[in-house]
Amino acid sequence: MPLDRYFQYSDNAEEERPLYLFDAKFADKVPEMGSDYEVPVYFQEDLFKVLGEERPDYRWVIIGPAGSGSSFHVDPNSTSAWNAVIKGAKKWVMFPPEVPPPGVHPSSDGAEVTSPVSIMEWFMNFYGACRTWEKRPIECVCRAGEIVFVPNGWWHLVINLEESIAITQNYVSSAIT
Ligand SMILES: O=C(O)CCC(=O)C(=O)O
Repeated sequence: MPLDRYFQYSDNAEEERPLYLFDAKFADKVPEMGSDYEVPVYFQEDLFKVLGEERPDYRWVIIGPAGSGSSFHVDPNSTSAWNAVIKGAKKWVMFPPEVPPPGVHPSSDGAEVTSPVSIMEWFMNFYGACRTWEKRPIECVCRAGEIVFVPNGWWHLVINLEESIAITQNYVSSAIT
């Protein structure tokens, strides 16, 4: 789908789970986009670089209308991540590794996650309960020019409060094991 067609769609998207665009090849397709930003100083150590061409996808441009987002998950391969908003606003909810979010049921090996059908349903049915927990989630709204750090192993959910564009990059650091 060409980008202008996607924006025609997303400008009018009203469904509960709008199509959310993740492009891992943005820097191959448009090299200027890949060289147009620098990895923030805090995130520059990246042990995954030893894999060279063999490293799994690690950076994405993410675009979606208000209401789109990512349901609860933990990033794979022991990676941490940073997520920089270029346009829009993203609400984040995060739980530490030892606190699976309410309503989210990881399999014993962690490979599969069963969760409510939509992000909206999670907010309606589970969000209220965990706000009074002793280990309540960390929450924030990240706006254009701001960056969120997602530590290795942390559960995270994102909902776009406005049409949003972000760059995210996953990396492996010796700082968190
Ligand atoms: O929707 C987002 O911006 C968050 C993306 C995310 O959590 C991820 O790439 O692991």
